[in-house]
Amino acid sequence: MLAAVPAPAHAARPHQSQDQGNGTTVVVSLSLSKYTAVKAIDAGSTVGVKPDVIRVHVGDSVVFVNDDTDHHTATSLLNAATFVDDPRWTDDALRPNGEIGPGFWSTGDLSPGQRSAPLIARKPGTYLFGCFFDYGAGMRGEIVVEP
Ligand SMILES: [Cu+2]
Repeated sequence: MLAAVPAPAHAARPHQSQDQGNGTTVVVSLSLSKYTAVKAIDAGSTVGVKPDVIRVHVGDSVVFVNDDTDHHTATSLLNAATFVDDPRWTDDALRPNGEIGPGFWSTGDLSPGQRSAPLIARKPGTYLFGCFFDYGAGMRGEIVVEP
């Protein structure tokens, strides 16, 4: 995509808040009952996330949709280049948090059928995530943010 040209700070943008991204939205489906094949990606093995490797650009948004009958989250793994055994999450994972980047982010607890708020990709990098409830079962994925 073309590089975004920032609007002047004083420009009125009545239908778009400052916090919204200006790129495309990528939808990721979460379902352990639909996506049962365990796959190997760079960071380790994954199941229940489609696509399991998400490629976006800075300014794009990612929306996670729970297409399952159980609760799920997509929650960032801090400072991890591979899927660590214990992501050391707290209950912060159960609340919508942050933006896609090196800091902590999470969709929060998504009920069956629920869509997350758009999570905006703010900084280039590779960011791993997993489900708070099903991390041990391998529900994990990777987001690659390009400039
Ligand atoms: Cu899950």
